[in-house]
Amino acid sequence: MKIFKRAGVLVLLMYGVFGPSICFGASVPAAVLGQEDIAVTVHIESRRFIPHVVKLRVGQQVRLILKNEDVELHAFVPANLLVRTNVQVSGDGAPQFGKEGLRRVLIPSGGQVELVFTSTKAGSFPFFCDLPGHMMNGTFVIDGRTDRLE
Ligand SMILES: [Cu+2]
Repeated sequence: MKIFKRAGVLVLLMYGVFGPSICFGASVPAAVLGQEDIAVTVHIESRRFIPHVVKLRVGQQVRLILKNEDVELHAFVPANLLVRTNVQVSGDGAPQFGKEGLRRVLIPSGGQVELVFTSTKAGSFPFFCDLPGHMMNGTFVIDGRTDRLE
């Protein structure tokens, strides 16, 4: 019993000293993170976005990595989340822009697209693939609270 208590205290001490850095390193590798607040990877597999719910915060700069692991071409259509929003696009997809900004990105089979942007609006915003023959969608949930941002 005493040993367990000591072990517990030790774990707590270690968490206090190393906890935040361990957690940070495990969830978002620094090499992937760059200057962004957060990096999120969405996989496309079997005609699905995984995860299909992407949670972000207002004012948080995100690097959204879209990986098409399917055998067919897919599109990422952000609906109205990125209207009149500055989006930096890289990777091997084909972005299409309209008057309102980024309209959609085509992502070839095995391809990867990276979008860097800062969400300025809170709420739920659907995203989907608009290619014919299947339904594929997801939702951005943007938290309006900025209190936990540094
Ligand atoms: Cu698709």
